[in-house]
Amino acid sequence: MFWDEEMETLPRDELKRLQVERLRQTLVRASRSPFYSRLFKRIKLDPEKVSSLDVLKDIPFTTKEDLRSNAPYGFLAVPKEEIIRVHSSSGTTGAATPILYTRSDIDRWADLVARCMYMTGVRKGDVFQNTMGYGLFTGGLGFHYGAEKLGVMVIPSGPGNSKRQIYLMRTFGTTVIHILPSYALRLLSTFEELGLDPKEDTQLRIAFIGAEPHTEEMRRRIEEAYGVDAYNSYGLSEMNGPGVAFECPHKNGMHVWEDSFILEVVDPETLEPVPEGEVGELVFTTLTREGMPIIRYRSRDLAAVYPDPCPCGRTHRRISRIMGRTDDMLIVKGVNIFPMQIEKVLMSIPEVGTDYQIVLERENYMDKLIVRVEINAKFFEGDVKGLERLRRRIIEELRSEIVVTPEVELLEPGSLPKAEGKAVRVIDRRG
Ligand code: DLL
Repeated sequence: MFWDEEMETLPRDELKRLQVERLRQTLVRASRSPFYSRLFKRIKLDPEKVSSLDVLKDIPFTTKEDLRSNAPYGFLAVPKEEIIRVHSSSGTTGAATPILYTRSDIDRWADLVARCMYMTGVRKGDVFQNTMGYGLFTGGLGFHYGAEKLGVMVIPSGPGNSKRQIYLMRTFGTTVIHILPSYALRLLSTFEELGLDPKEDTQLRIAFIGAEPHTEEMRRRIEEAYGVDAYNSYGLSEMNGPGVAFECPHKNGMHVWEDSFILEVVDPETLEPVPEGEVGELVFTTLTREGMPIIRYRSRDLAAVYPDPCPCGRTHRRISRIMGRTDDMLIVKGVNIFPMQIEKVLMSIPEVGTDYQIVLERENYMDKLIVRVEINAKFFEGDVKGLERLRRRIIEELRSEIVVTPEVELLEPGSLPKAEGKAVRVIDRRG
């Protein structure tokens, strides 16, 4: 049941002691990087003297902007020849920032990913198909190394080419798949086109879905369509990539591996800690990274910590699914809306297909919210009145969730543009 039983079930007080020790080592290492050596001098921090986690509150946050303006080597804390790999963030907002890994960083990262996979029941003998992008994006190689460490057979299919994905799945008897949730839904139309049912015609039993926001409703759809257990997987390049937080079989939040990361949750406005259980911005500190330690990184991701112990026996605290990002909140006619609220409504309507898009425009100084929704093929046959009823129902359900009344356009399956990587859900043309 456990990949690393001692570490996964370490009593909280011991976990805390380990964190203090590792934080001290991390700060000592970080002080060898140009960025943190300047910062620690300025705030007069002597890393060798650190003996409690309280020191964190005296250290300023590190932001994406810091990483960007000190790229590529301003955060490097070891001689450059120790670095064996570079990845970068997918740069949903602004330019990508490079992350540098030593051999030990890669090993530890692989071990964390193996821990996550093992936790959900993946074992030697499983066949693992990795449809995430290989390359600078961490989703491909991050899981690849983790899966190899666990000892399963890996099919490094990478993204796209849906017919080939299904061919590989059926030829090799894939049992475990790593896939973007948006792509998991989209792939269903290729199954349909081929006259196949993923439940009957594949041996899939586990799916790892992550790297982009998605709702419980989306997970349920994926589980039902594929006949799998789908586990939410969270990570960010700045903290290695995948393997930061992951669901156990209880699927009641994602365990954050606190032997490797310190998690703080802060109010994005005041930057003060929020009470446990309340939603705030996740802030992470690396605890084992050598190449590029990062202290108090503001992730921009919003989630809550669940403080109660998990029946699985792991002592590492859990976080809720990601509710949104501080920078993806939409303000429409003065109302705050998160795209996930819209997804939740759409995915709970059976007639709604696999893809949607949110478009914002401004007309006569007024905001206009347009929700473009693909509808399942069978609802497109003939009945115009039925479609209009459906459209009105979607407007009504959205209005009661987000308060604003949107325009809704119903589209045929496959008509929205498809992203190669993470889904692009929002198009803001308000200028
Ligand atoms: O997306 C790492 C990853 C790869 C995670 C594969 C899981 C699976 P970045 O490209 O740096 O790294 O993007 C990180 O993606 O700050 C979140 O906003 C978002 N994100 C990642 N996982 C989830 C998730 C990878 N499970 C950014 N739910 C993060 C919601 C997620 N958002």
